[in-house]
Amino acid sequence: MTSLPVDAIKALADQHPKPPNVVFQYGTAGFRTLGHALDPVMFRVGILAALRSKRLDGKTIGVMVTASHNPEPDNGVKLVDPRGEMLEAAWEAHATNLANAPTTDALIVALEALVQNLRIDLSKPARVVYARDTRPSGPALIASLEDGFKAMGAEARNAGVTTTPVLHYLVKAINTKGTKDSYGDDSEEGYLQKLSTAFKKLVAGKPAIPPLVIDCANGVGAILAEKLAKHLGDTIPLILQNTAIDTLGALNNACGADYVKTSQKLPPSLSSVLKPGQRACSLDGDADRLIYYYLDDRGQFHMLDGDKIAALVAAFIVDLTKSAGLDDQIQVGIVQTAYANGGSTKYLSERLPVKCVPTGVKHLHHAAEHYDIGVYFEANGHGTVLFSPDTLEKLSTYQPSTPAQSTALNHLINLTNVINQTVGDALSDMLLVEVVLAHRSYTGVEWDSLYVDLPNRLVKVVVADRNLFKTEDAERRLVSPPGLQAKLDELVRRYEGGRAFVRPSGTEDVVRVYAEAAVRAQADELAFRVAGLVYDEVGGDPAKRPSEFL
Ligand code: NG1
Ligand code: ZN
Repeated sequence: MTSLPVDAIKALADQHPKPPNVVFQYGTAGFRTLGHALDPVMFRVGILAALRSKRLDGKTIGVMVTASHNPEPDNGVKLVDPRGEMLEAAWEAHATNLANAPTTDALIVALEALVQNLRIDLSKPARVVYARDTRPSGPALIASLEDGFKAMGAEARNAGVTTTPVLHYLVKAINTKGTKDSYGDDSEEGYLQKLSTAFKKLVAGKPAIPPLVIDCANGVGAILAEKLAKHLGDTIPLILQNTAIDTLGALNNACGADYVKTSQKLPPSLSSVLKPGQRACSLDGDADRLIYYYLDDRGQFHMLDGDKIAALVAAFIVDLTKSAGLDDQIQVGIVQTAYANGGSTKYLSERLPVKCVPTGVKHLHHAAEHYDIGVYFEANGHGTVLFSPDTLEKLSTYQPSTPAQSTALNHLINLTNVINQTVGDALSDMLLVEVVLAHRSYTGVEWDSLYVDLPNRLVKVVVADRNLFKTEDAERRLVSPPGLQAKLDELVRRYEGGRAFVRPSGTEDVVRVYAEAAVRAQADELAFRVAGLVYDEVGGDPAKRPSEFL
């Protein structure tokens, strides 16, 4: 192919017309909206993925069809770059541009411009691998995506119904196959083998691990968790809950990581299952987020979120680098966002370098790459640990001088295999947490007591145009609308331990308000007062003013 296959594209594009009056945007989670609205977007994403592959010399590009923790009618699509990472930021704009081309002819013009501007060599091969979650709208959307691949003559591999992190793993495994950096066998089975083998080595010789309850959010995580349970055998008994992947409307409904984190409650479906003191965790709809929790002896709910996971894991890795005699050569660092609980930021920054970045995995991931070992987690439970290429090299060549050093070194090496370093991965993170709990002899109680969470509250404000809100300082301060930040500062000052910030969502048409304070009632009050200020600022309808408490 030396020029675009215009006729093939035209013929298929006409079957996926873009309706007028809708604007699509490739945001922090790719394109995401009601599933039935995405047909034209899928077709165009198929073409774009093929072009990205050609631009990168035929490397395999991933495409994941999912809307993660969103309700079932929503769906979405995102692209995965060759090393298993999120799509390069510059291409987000190309994706948005193609998705919004109003007609087939306009699409062709946009494609021609893209090929020319980016000097895409069309004679290169195009290779893609794609998958979807369990949403009912998935199969039709996959068919539109496949039309995009077909139009471009791409070599496309269907990975079927699987989790987002498995798709990221596959992309990296395919692109490193047969090289010295081989990431593992390029199959779901290869993924399960890699994680479970490393896990078994890490917990060998430790006391039996008590059963763990997993809320699978009635999503694709249920399928993978079941396969994982088979690989793990009796090393860790897994009790799978919320596995109704075929029940309409069940996905993420009153269950899953987002439900738990946002409502700060036990999913009602677990109330008759979970025993006091027993550990449980929730995955989200595509199994890249993980939240742990337990009920204490009085039946009170305790949440162990992404910040608690980061604290647990980072301290363990630091101890291992010390025991291995590598602490002067390997620096461990943390990356958080403004949503990290103030309690966690205080605890962690007294011990390790901590960086705060804007919301969105790509920001966390890139910042974590600057450390030798970078631990990044969003409070909502999305995160992973990155080992730099130098660190991996050090671990493989280091000569330990005592048996204790050798054991710690082996643990570190096994950790690099249990952790999915391409992206946050609920099942991989779950195994990681279980390793640390087993090594530390912790139950949820000891883990929870690492530090105390400040009471906090997240509120959504629906505004006419969220783009009026602009932030700085890793989203912790507003620069626009002018004057609003000063009002917020004035308000926050009146609350003990108060902190609040406002930012436009990257995935929903809302402005988010986060507040925390020393006591619960104050955190709630502060959140709703700030939400009220935001609402008044944009002249919202007084009848719909956010007003849970005021
Ligand atoms: P937005 O909608 O931009 O707040 C949400 C999450 C992010 C991230 C993305 C991608 C919160 C407050 N925000 O982004 O952390 O996970 O979705 O899914 O949790
Ligand atoms: Zn997700």
